[in-house]
Amino acid sequence: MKTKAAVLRGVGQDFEVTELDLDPPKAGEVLIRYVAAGLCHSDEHLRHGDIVPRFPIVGGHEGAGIIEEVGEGVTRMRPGDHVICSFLPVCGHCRWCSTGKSNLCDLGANLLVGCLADETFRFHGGGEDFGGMCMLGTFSERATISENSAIKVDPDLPMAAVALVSCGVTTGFGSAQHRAGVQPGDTVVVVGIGGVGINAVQGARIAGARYIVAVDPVEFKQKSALDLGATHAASSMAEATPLVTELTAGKMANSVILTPGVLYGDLLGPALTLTGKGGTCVATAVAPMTQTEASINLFELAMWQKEVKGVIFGAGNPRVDIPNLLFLYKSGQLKLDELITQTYRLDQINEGYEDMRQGRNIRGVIVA
Ligand code: CXF
Ligand code: ZN
Repeated sequence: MKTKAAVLRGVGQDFEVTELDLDPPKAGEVLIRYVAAGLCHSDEHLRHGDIVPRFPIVGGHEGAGIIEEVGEGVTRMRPGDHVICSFLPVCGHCRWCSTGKSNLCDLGANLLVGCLADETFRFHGGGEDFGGMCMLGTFSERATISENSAIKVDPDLPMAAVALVSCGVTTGFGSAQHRAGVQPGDTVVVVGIGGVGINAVQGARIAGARYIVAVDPVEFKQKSALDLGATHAASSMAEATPLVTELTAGKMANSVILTPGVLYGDLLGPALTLTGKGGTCVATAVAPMTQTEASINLFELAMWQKEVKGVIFGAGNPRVDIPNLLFLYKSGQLKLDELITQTYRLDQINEGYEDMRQGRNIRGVIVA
C-alpha cells in the first residue's frame, strides 16, 4: 500500500511530503488511518538536532485515527475502531510495566529509531527503510503500528482534540499530578506554556492548587494559561520570583514544572530559587542530548530538602491515564478543544512548525 508522509532526512532539513510504501500489519500490529496529528515540539527537536534520531524518519507522535486492518493475534481492537496513539508503547509485562512504571517500558528503546518491536521497519521508499517517530509516524495518511501503541476510544470524540492526549496532554497533566504530586492548596509554577505546559496548568488546577503561576514571554500564551486555570502570569522566572515570594509570604512554590520548548541547563538555577522548602522541581521538557551542565545551589538543595525530578510521559500509564483524561474532557473539567490554535493539512506541515517556532501556537494540529 502507498501512503503520503512527511519525512525528515537529516538535521536542519524541513519536512518533505513524499509517497512511501507501507507494509501490512504483522502479528500484534494494526494498520491505522490517521485522522488528526498534533505538532509536538519533540518533532521540532529532531529537525533542529537537539535530539538525533535514525534518519530518514516519518515525523509525528501525537495522533488519532481509525483502525483499517489488524494483524494476527490482535484482540483489543478491530477494523473501524477509533483509537488514540500513545507516544510510548506499553508491553504490559516488562520489569517497568509490572511495577507500575509503564512510562519506562522497555519498548521505548526504539522511539527514535522508529522500527517496530521485531526491529524491522514498515515504511519504505527509494530502497531505504523509514522509521516512524515514536514507532508511530503520525504525519502520514496511514501507518502500521504495534497494538501496544494504540488505545481504543469512544467514536463520538473529536479526533483533533483527543489526538493531543497522545503526548502533550498526558505529559503536562501527569507532570503536575503524578510527578510533582500537586495537592489542594499548593502553589505551583509552570515555566513554558505550550502544548505540555498548558496541561500542567490544567493538572494543577484539577488537583486543587491555590496559586498557579504561568511563566511565558508570549502574551497570548499567558492569556491562554489564565483562561485554563492559572491564577497569575509572568513573562520570566525573574519576574515570577517576587510575585511567588509575595503570594507565599516567602515560602515559595510547592512545585515548579519546567515545560519550555527546549530545556537548557541555565533554567534549573532560577527554577530552584522558585521552589520552596521540601518542594519539587520537575524537569519535563526535552533537553538537547548534549546538555550536561546546570548550576544550582547545592547547599539549598540539601538543607531545604528540595527534589529535582525528571519525567517522561508524565509518569503515566497510557491504558489508565488516557481513558481518565478523556473522562475529564467529556465532563468538561479538562479543556482540549481550546488547546488547538490552528489546523493544517499534511502538506502545510512546515508552516505549522514555523508557527510553533514563532510562538504563535499552543498546539497546531494536522487534520486529514
Ligand atoms: C519525546 C521524548 C523524547 C523522545 C521522543 C518523544 N516525548 C514527547 O514529546
Ligand atoms: Zn511530544
